[in-house]
Amino acid sequence: MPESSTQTGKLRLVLADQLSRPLASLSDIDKQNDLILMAEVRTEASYVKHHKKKIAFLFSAMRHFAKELQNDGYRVRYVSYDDPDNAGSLKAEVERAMSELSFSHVVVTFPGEWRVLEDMQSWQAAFVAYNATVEIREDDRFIASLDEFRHWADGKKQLRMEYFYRELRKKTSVLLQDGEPEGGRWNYDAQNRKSLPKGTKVPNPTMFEPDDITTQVLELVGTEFEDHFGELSNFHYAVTREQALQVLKGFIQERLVLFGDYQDAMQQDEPWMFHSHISFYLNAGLLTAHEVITQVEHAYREYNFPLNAVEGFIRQVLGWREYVRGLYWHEMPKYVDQNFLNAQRHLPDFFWTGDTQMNCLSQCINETKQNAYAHHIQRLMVIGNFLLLTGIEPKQVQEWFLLVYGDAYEWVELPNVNGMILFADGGVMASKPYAASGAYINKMSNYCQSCAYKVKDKNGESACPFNYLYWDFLARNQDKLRGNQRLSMPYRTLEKMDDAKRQLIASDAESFFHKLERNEKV
Ligand code: FAD
Ligand code: DLZ
Ligand code: SF4
Repeated sequence: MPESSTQTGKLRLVLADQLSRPLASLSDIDKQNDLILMAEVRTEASYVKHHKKKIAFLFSAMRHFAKELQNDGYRVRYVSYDDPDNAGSLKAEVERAMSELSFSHVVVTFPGEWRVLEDMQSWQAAFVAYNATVEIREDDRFIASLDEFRHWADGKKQLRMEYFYRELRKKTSVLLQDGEPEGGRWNYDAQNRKSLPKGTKVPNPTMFEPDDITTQVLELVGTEFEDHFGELSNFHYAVTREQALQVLKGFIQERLVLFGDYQDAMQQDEPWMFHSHISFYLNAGLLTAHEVITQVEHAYREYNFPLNAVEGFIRQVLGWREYVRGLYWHEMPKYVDQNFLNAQRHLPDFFWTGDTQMNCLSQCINETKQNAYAHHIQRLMVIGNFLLLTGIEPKQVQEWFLLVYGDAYEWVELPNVNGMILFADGGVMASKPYAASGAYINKMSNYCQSCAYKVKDKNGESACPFNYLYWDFLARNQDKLRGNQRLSMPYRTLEKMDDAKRQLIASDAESFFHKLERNEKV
């Protein structure tokens, strides 16, 4: 993709997750003199071994975005991964453009990871030879600014999503009626916990055939990232804004109506359920949170969609998504090192292969390998629950979640891992650990029907490991968790157990951990 040189304009760097036309760093662009720089670089593509489909999605979406900009008359310097002159990192590519084309003013939008921000903040000093100005602009694609979150959070001991969400409902007037929450309640979560009735037909997700650009990218990823996690076959994701809008439309037309009812449900061989599948596109910038919320609220007002579905969905985007982003920047950099429960165990190998007899985990991990996607309850209550109960070291869990999902960037992955699943932040985010026995998974899915273990058995070889691991987790961590009001019921139950029962739990858990350590199949 050619470009012509300039001495006067600004160099505007656009990252892989900044594929939005209304982007702060593009807002005042001068078409004649400015140059947009986009680069597929080794450092970003391999600082963790991202899922092959995640890299393919991002590279293809970047190439399509660059092409659209060029078609609209913008000057774009696009550096492909296999360009022989590719300098290998964002910083080196910015420097190469400055040196080859004599730019001295670089404009970037605030990135989604602390690591990248720290790097960018060092550029101005590093580029002193070019008399450089590096301008880092706030990312205004979010509904809440980082200052708004800080203002809300400062002085609070616990930062609960629910209260931040209410603030944002008031700020945006979303689902409000005369200043009051639509239907009289802020939150309809209690209606969103149904399992899927037998025979319910789950619609196919919206899929796209790879075009020439995507096909080229798939070849490149297959060769260059062969040793990365995940399958590349059957790539069907949206790679342009237009396609992402079709995914959103498909969600509203075919899935939204049951999103609320089955939000927490899981089903054998049904990875997509009634979820929206828009996280790849929201996080990469192809869709904005604002337009997603507006369209879903419109469906409620114009077409009478059920309130539990609409509010449940809007809470994810306006509530959780905005909240975790605010929390990330508020708590970093200390957040990444937290390990409240002092979890030290090594991540089991089957997290890379999916090779386990525990059917729920096998399903969720294999679907993740195939799709770079798992829905929230799979991530939280199957995979996350297992990692919490077995005490896997947070850093290893963070790396896994950051690389296996196509929607993962540290701003959103880390609070979900350290705050939501591992309780590694000691309760900044969640009021109690999301720990559960096999009964929860059995209630919300049909996984247990095809499992080598028996969910009704509490102890012994055939017992569902979640059953004894749950009690062992509570017993192991009682110094830290016994005082938590929300855990007083299970702790009372644990205290009522006789010694023999406690012994059984401890010895079952111990032999399970031994198997994990010896890398035996569980
Ligand atoms: P839907 O269920 O249809 O929800 C709609 C949208 O709400 C999502 O697209 C997403 O943008 C937002 N949302 C929902 N829950 C959350 C949440 N907890 N945090 C932030 N946004 C949320 N989401 C990511 O986007 N990137 C991640 O790296 C990521 N890592 C996660 C790790 C763990 C351990 C857990 C428990 C959750 C994680 N999530 C992450 C949140 C959630 O699982 C995904 O956003 C969701 O599964 C994406 O699928 P969907 O678009 O079909 O979502
Ligand atoms: C995740 C990712 C990947 C795989 N590749 C690139 C890339 O080649 N170029 C780029 O600009 N960004 C990439 N990214 C995203 C970054 O690693 C980083 O997570 C975000 O840009 C932070 O905002
Ligand atoms: Fe998972 Fe236990 Fe059910 Fe097997 S029995 S699917 S391990 S919850």
